[in-house]
Amino acid sequence: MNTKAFIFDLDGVIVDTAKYHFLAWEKIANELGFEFTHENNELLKGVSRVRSLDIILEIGKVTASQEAKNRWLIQKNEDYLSYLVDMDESEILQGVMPILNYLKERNQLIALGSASKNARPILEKTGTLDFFDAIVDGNDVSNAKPDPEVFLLAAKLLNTKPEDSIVFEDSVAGVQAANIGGMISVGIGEASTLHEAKYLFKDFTQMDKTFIDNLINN
Ligand code: B16
Ligand code: MG
Repeated sequence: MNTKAFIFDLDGVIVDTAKYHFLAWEKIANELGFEFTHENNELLKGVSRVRSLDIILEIGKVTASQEAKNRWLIQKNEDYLSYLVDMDESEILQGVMPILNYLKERNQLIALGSASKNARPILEKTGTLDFFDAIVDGNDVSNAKPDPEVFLLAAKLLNTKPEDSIVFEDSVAGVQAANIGGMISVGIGEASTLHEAKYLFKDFTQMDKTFIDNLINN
């Protein structure tokens, strides 16, 4: 039997938390007196919280002390968490559950590879925690995507070689991380941003069982 490792990113792949990250960062930008657009938000996908703040401050041309930065990081996360309080399985993106169930049916290994330090509570709230044979998140790695550390560690925990690992990602940095790590990258989103992905789907509703079967058998 062929067993592969299927590694899922979290934000933008399993759940649409990008909208909550956006609201929390927008609030800080507005307090600092500049606008934060949805286009700006694209730059933060898959990027760590600390790096995200630096990018936002660059956008607003704001220089700040480490103390101020630490304060904003705490404020951002508290605000972000407040949006997650009522989160449940209704926030799982369309098409994800059938693919997770099919992978289980085919006895494949499943891991999470996320930059988020809030990954576990999100999996718990959405009732998806038990699908994962390994979880690697922002608490476990020191190098952010596009460094492949998060995915390499997930493959290692599953005892699977990088070339037998498939990564589902919605961010440019995440697709690059999968490619650099020697894994098969599957972009979830738009071709305009994710053209470096080996395969691309607008969302999981466009992915059929034959695609998964081919990945398992090749
Ligand atoms: P947190 P992913 C990433 O998660 C998000 O895409 C990114 O926007 C966020 O800044 C990062 O997690 C850190 O999240 O503040 O919760 O630790 O897409 O890698 O699952
Ligand atoms: Mg993501």
